[in-house]
Amino acid sequence: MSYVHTHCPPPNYHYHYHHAHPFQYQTPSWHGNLPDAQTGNHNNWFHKDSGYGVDLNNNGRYDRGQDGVIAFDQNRDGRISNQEIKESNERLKAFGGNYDLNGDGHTTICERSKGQRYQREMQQNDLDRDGRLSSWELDRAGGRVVVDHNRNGHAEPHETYSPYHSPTPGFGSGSIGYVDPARNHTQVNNNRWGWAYH
Ligand SMILES: [Ca+2]
Ligand SMILES: [Ca+2]
Ligand SMILES: [Ca+2]
Ligand SMILES: [Ca+2]
Repeated sequence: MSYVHTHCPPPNYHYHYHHAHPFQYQTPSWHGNLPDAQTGNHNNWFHKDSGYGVDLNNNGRYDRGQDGVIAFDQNRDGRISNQEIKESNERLKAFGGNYDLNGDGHTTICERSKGQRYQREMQQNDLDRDGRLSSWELDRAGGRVVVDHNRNGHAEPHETYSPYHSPTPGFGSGSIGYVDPARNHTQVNNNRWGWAYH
């Protein structure tokens, strides 16, 4: 029995085989914020389940299962409740100077006073005082990224991510660069794979 070469390896085959290795790098992308996104199932005059969305798929509206929601685990029980999603929406809006907490287009005296309190509290989470919450500032404040994969209007534990390891547009993963409520956008760092030859 004889062995016959049917394919010739390219001239640099061994060179690549021994010296190529994959490496990961990050590319940034920017996404509009979607305050008052209808993240939950209640949406009437008396009760609104609104969250602070991030338009990961960049189509201008909140899409369950595709876009993210920024929320703080206020009571630090490891879960994000709908109440925490709602309050985080109010807090992030107030941090950016918007005191219309229920999003009805009017700011009452009561909303202004509560909004100013929220704003002061959120400014304490902005440790480098640049007006944005970066991944490390979000993480220290109990901030999480929720993607409602099963689209049921609730944030289950497997749908709740650290700002350091969160879903990115499509099927990728990455981290939150920063959330900027005043300028109404979020930067996401997307993990990419490349090949290095040397
Ligand atoms: Ca969207
Ligand atoms: Ca909680
Ligand atoms: Ca900051
Ligand atoms: Ca869900």
